Amino acid sequence: MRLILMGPPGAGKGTQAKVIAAKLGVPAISTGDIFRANVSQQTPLGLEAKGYMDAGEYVPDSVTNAMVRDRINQDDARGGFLLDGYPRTVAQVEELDAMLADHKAAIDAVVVLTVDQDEIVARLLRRAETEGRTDDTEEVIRRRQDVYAEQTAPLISVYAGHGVLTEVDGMGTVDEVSARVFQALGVTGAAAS
Ligand code: B4P
Repeated sequence: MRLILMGPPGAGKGTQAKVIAAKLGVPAISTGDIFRANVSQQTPLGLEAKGYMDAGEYVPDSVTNAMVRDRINQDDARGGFLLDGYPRTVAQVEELDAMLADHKAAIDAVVVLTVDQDEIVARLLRRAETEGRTDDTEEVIRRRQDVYAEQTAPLISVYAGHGVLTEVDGMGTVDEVSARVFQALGVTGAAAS
């Protein structure tokens, strides 16, 4: 199965991606996690991405697209994958379509997690205390929400037009949200692919 997980910053994408990918037996590919790993290892990619991330801006499409192309060409992604936080712009949607065409593949479902604005801010401020991420300050959180609304929210109607979109209520406990996602995907029992 090839899935995309969307939602505003703090909606629970990274949290749910791990649970869903484990259940489906596919790799969870998080662009945010890959960028953060590069930042902590101080690679050239990390040095380029850090400034954008710390400001709450998106890393340029050219950089992000090349990184995802490389990742989904790896062997473990051949049978399917879950994309967490990609695509985030119209240009990334177009590039992903081209990557999928190369593999003669298609996206099976796009899951959008919906969460109240107040809950999002509360979650990210909680994470700021526990993880100390440099992009979880109140000012940067606000900028990330704006960037999401401007550049990523419009993708919801794009994928709705493709007939693959499913919106899932992201409020409640992690387990409650996971159960709703599995129900929306029609997934039951153990690992499937
Ligand atoms: P991401 O890493 O994707 O960060 P995010 O949008 O904040 O989502 P994340 O997955 O971390 O948070 P989650 O909602 O799971 O991106 C970071 C940056 O990388 C971007 O701003 C951008 O600069 C760059 N980037 C990434 N992808 C890019 C792309 N495609 N193009 C360009 N740039 C890109 O969780 C938030 C918190 O809520 C966590 O602490 C979690 O524990 C908690 N939580 C989750 N579910 C909960 C629940 N049900 N109840 C209570 N708390 C919950």
